[in-house]
Amino acid sequence: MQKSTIAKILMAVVLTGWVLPMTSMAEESGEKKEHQKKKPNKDMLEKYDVDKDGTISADEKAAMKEDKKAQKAEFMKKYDTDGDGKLSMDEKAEMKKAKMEAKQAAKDAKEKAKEKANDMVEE
Ligand SMILES: [Ca+2]
Repeated sequence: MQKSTIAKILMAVVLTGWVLPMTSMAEESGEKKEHQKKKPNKDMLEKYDVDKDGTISADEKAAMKEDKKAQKAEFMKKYDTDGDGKLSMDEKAEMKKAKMEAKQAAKDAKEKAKEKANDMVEE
């Protein structure tokens, strides 16, 4: 009698152990899909969702476009050194160099953060 009770408990543990992660996984992926479909990017919302209703309205979208334009202007100001409104080969090369340097700097920062995290784990 006792053996069968233990067996039943074991069965229950195994079953719930299997079922629970599966259902929670299904819920999570469903949520994620819903999230991606409906809601714009979190950073975008933080920046452009002025009335904080969780969506980017037409007005907010227009502001976003203006911002992108300003960013492009800033970009041209930075790299269009002769001011002709186009990027020459030299200017493009400069841009590439700057981008690569920025990428490398970001990579270095990431590596450093990783090392720091590893150090903390070892301690
Ligand atoms: Ca130029």
